[in-house]
Parts: sequence; structure tokens; C-alpha cells
Amino acid sequence: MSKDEIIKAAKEAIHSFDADKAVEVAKKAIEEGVDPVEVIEKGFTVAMREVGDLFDQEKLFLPHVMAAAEAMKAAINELTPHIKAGAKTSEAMGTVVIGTIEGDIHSIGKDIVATMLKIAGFDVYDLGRDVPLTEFVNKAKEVNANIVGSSALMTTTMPNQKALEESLKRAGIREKVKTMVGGAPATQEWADKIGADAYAENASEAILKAKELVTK
Ligand code: HCB
Repeated sequence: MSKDEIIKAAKEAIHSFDADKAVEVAKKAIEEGVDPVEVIEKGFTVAMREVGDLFDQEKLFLPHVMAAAEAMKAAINELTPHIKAGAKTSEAMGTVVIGTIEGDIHSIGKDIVATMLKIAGFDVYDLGRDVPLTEFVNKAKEVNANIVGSSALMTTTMPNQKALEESLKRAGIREKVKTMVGGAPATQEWADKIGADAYAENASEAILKAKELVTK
């Protein structure tokens, strides 16, 4: 199977809510030496967003979205052990505290970012999803974080990324940490507006931005 065929099959597996097929495609990608990150980003992620659009148009319903998400998670579990580590360094790249923002239970994208940051050599504290702002702040203090990353998948929870900026300021640690925002509705414009240090559109970009943030 060619790379394009694998990417097409990955999308089909999500659109047919088929976890077995998704795992099969993931295994095929590994067998054929296709970059797992490319399959995740160009195949599975694109299809998940399309499923979201169909849900928005009421052509699909919540159980469909849940089944598609399960299929995606199964494929990612298969693929992540095969993501190549970056150049090995003797010291950790830096410490990242990451989580899905308060009020938001979407975790798939944040999980991918957290995993890839670990693979890239960062010490990562993944706080999970629907994380209270105080938890981000307390953990950042406790582990002396270099970066606090937040994920918001809904327009209704995005304002909490702004509230996180304010919480970090109130706690007196905003100058010590860099912040990175992500999630489908987030944009560079949003990051600028709320005063976040970086925005990343996908996991590959999150790694690049995180490296920039710790070396600046
Ligand atoms: Co959900 N959902 N959902 N959902 N969902 C969205 C987000 C909508 C946009 C769908 C739609 O209507 N078009 C919509 C939000 C609308 C809005 O903005 N207001 C929506 C809704 C409404 C809801 C519920 C409220 C539905 C309901 O209950 N009626 C509910 C949420 C309840 C709550 O949070 N309090 C809900 C629930 C669910 C699940 C549980 C069924 C499931 C989540 C499962 C899980 O995560 N464990 C789900 C899913 C899967 C989606 C869609 C279809 C896909 C999200 C996803 O996993 N994408 C999504 C549609 C969409 O996003 N357009 C839909 C794939 C990942 C890989 O992409 O963008 O998350 P990503 O992450 C990227 C990128 O953003 C970046 O890197 C990642 C990897 O490349 N990134 C970061 C992410 N975080 C970062 C952090 C950083 O610091 C840096 C980069």
C-alpha cells in the first residue's frame, strides 16, 4: 500500500467508526515504513475533524463521534511507540505542564501533543482533561515548569485559556513560564489576543514551538 492509500484508509476507518480497521491501517503504516506522525495528522486527525463537521450539521450524532474517537485512540496507541525520538540530548529539553482546559473533556489532541513532547525529550506532566486552572498553576509551581500548555476544543471553553493567563499572573509566576495554546478553535490571533507565548496548530508544530520557547 502506498502512503496516500494508507492515509485514505485511515480516513475511511474513522468515517466508518471502525476501531479494528483503524488498528489494521496503523499496523500497515508501520509495516510499510510510513511516518506515523503523517498518518496521524493527515489521515486520522483530518477525518476526526470531518466527523465533527458532520456532527455540527446534524448528519451524525454523539454516539458516532464517540465511536470515531475510540477508533482514533486505538490507532494512536498502535502508532505512538513507533514515533521516532528526536536527537538524544543528555539533559531534558525542559519541563512542560499540559492539560485540557477547565470545562472541556476533549483529550485526544492534547494526548498526542503530550506524547510527542515526551518523545522529543521534554519532562511532561499531563494533568488530563477538564483541568481546574488552580491545578495548572500549582503544578507549574511545584515542578518549576518552563512551559504551560493548554488545549481547548470548544469556543465555550477557550475563554478559560485567557483565564489561565490571568491565574498565572495572579500567582506571580507568569514571567517564569511560557504558555502555549492549542485545540481546533485556537489560532495565532487568539494566542496574541490573550497574551500566550505560542500557538500550535498540530502536534508537530507544538514540538517546534516548545523547543523555540525553551531556547529563546
Ligand atoms: Co466534541 N465537540 N463534544 N467530542 N468533538 C467538537 C470539539 C465540536 C467542534 C463538534 C462540532 O460541533 N462541530 C463541538 C464544539 C463546538 C464549540 O466550539 N462550541 C463539540 C461538542 C459540542 C461536544 C459536546 C458538548 C457534545 C455534547 O455533549 N453535546 C461534548 C463536550 C463536553 C465537554 O467538554 N464539557 C463533546 C464530546 C466529545 C466526545 C467525548 C464524544 C469526543 C472526545 C473524546 C476525547 O477526546 N476523549 C469528541 C470529539 C472527538 C470531537 C471532535 C469530533 C474531534 C476532536 C478531536 O479529537 N480531534 C471535535 C470536532 C473538531 O475538533 N473539529 C468535536 C482530533 C485531534 C487530534 O485534534 O484539534 O484536538 P485536536 O488536537 C490537535 C491540535 O489542535 C493541536 O495538536 C493536536 C494534535 O495534532 N493541539 C495542541 C491540541 N491541543 C493542544 C495544546 C497545545 O498546547 C498545543 C497544540
